[in-house]
Amino acid sequence: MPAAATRRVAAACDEVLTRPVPGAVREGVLRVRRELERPLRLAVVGRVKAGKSTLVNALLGQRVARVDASECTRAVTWFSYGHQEKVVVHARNGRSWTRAFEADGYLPADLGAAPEDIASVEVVLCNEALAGTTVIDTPGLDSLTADAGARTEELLGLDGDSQRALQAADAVLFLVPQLTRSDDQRLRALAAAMSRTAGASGFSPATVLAVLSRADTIDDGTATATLDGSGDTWPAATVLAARYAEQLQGVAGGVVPVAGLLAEAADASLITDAVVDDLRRLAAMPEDDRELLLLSANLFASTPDVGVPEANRARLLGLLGLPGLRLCLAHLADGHEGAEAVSKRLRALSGIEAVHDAIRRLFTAQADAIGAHRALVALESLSFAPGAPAWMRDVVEEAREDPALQGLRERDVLVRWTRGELLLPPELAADLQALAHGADDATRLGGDPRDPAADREALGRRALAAATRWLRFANDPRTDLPARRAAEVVRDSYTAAWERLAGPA
Ligand SMILES: Nc1nc2c(ncn2[C@@H]2O[C@H](COP(=O)(O)OP(=O)(O)OP(=O)(O)O)[C@@H](O)[C@H]2O)c(=O)[nH]1
Ligand SMILES: [Mg+2]
Repeated sequence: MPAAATRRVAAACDEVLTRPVPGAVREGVLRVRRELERPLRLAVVGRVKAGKSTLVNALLGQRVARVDASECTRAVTWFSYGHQEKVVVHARNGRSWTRAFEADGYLPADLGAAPEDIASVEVVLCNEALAGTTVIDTPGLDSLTADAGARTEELLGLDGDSQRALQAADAVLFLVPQLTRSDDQRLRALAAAMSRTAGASGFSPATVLAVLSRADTIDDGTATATLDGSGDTWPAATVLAARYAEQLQGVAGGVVPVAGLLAEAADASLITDAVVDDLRRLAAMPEDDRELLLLSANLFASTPDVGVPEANRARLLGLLGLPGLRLCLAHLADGHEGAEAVSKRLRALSGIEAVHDAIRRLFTAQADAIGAHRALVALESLSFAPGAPAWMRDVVEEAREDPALQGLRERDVLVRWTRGELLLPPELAADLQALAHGADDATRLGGDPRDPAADREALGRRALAAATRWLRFANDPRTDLPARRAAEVVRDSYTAAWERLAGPA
């Protein structure tokens, strides 16, 4: 399925471009055509200090986005892939200029203009994590009023620039506030606000992932985390994430808790041998003294006569935070492993792999469908622009019906099911999710990709069985019309898979 949908929409654009259309429409189509070639854009949004920039660094495996109070954190920042690394500041008045990275790799603290005059910052990095995805870090709004009922949108904490960045993105990580003790009413308000904001920018549950950031500050992970990183590191965060998932159904494709700070430390190679030495020295302290030290950030930073100098302790605190330190001292500093092994375990504890997984499953593996959908919607709206010829709408319609766009139709069914607009029996709901999220036949047909028994023949049988299930559902008199239409789309997918698998290899 690679890029088949994108190619089909590109062909539709090309067809329009070979015929006479008004200049403005032509320019629009050229823009849509160009946009088909660009990488997926993933925006990271959320309230001020939600941990957005830290998570961006963790995702990039590189400490580059600033987390301090410098003006840089007030600007929408685009991270994209390129061989010539650079920072370009774009001012609101149309001017732009380059700035150098800081010696430690961070973005410059001084961007050369007042924050309110800066429209965006463009950062090009030679970083494989950006190869197919452009990441957009956004500033958060800090006026979270106590009376959130008055303006529920404030719960999300997006300012005007961030809203505009959302409009330009294809997929979004919503860092949701920790409404730990809150009532369901507030959570529902959050879900409603997210739904409105995401909907206004053209997102569907298939392009939204909610992230419960700073999971280490919900519970400190010391109670149940296991040394090998298996088990649940953040049980309270997991319980909270499940509650969020319930409320955000139909708004987000999932809710993942993560301790971005720990992931950043692990993945941006910040755990050096010196850091591990310091951790070990702290771990070797008498337990009572150590617990006292870990009571507060102040105590940790300034208690006299501790075997680790104050400057090193300040560094540890910045690197891992107090909960992270507790976790490390409880679990990581007791062995004899070097920095690399400790990083690996810290990474497993952070929960970042679940974020990567969800991004891959929901967004990167679906980049073809996401890009084609975006382009088709834009092309369709151009076909209704003043002066656009009627045949243009036929070109769009033909593309929409093309088998190459079957993936888009599947996603549409999935979105309608997630929104509660379609009622499906559990078995069919599971079929649909596997089908729409799977990247190859084995996963699309609900099998385990590592299962050796899943040969062509077995997969073909699965496809046929599923096609039959959906046919039966479509023909059931209790199935209403929208569900029947949806069932036909899904049945077509299974039939096509069966024909392909039953045919010559
Ligand atoms: N304990 C803990 N602290 C975190 C975590 N992620 C971020 N922080 C801290 O929270 C503060 C804010 O983090 P940022 O990454 O700058 O948050 P942001 O959302 O980018 O903030 P703004 O851009 O200013 O809106 C920093 O002091 C981080 O060190 C986390 O997972 N755990
Ligand atoms: Mg930030």
